[in-house]
Amino acid sequence: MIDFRSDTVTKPSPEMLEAMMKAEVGDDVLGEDTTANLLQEKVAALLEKEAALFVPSGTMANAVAIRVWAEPGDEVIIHKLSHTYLYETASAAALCGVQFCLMDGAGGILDPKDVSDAVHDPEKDHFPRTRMIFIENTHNIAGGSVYPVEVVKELSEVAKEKGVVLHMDGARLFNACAALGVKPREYTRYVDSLSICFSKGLGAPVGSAIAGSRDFIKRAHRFRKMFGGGMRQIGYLAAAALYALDHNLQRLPEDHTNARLLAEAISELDCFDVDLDAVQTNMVFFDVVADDLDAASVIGMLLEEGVLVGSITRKRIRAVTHLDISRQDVLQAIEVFRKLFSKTAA
Ligand code: TLP
Repeated sequence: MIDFRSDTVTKPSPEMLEAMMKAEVGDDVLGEDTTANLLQEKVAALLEKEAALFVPSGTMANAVAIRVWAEPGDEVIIHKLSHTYLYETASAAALCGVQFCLMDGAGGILDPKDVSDAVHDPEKDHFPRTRMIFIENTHNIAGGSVYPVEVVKELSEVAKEKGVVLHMDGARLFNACAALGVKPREYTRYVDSLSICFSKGLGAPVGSAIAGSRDFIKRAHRFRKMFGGGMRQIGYLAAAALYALDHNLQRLPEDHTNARLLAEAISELDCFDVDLDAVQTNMVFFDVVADDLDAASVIGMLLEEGVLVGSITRKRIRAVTHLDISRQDVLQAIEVFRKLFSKTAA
């Protein structure tokens, strides 16, 4: 099977497993897991933030960050296609009690002017208090699009001027950095807090981290416990994340080249439409334009030939490249696409 459903499907390599087996561990709720502590220091240094905290998932990272910054009844400005809005089981509402102010923006990118206009006047009691601007980089449902650094800078200026904070869901921040050829600092200097994921492009089996000021992390620590994310001998997981940072960061551009190769091949088939400009990192979104096909039928046909992709809507499909997909796999998948679809009428 060539599995393009997500970059979350990777399995730990024998070398990663060996690093996990050798990890020194302790009770992390007591702060005694030396490997987790090392990971947190390393992440803080890499992101050039004061402190970082390991959390079990990207979903928890986002919920904890929102809960730290906002109180029930507050408002969070967010893109209407963000992962946190669409796919996190309304944790912001259920666990944090906040309301989202949903905004548009081409490519998943918020417009700083629109955001500025959307921040409520805190003196007016009819309105919720706006506490947070929440961005996602890369933007998943917009196609893995890269946030322009300049826009993040402008959003940070809006945040400062209005007295709110800027948070980045950086589940795929390193893909954005690889695409632009910049260090994380180019982004992180503008945000008050952020998350990263080890279990996506980096290929670790579990885990995310949030980062920010020492005070932010101290407060996050409390909410991580409240949300059930205080774990014990997590050094085994932290060791996988450390291994991923040391070995799998540098190779992300390979995934981007593979995604482009796949996107270009799919774009040549009449029954699909691909916005090649939107293919900026490791994701390929394509629309089924043939009347006699839809996402489900295409997925079924590909599956029969050993190629797995995921549906986004009735007519939209996503394919994601990652560590466990080689150039050879992509070439093989392209052959399958051509065999199945090159003769289908558009
Ligand atoms: N994304 C997953 C699915 O949930 C859709 C995927 O396959 O892409 N932020 C972003 C931008 C994400 O894409 C995801 C996961 C998360 C947060 C949540 O991470 P986890 O799954 O660790 O809770």
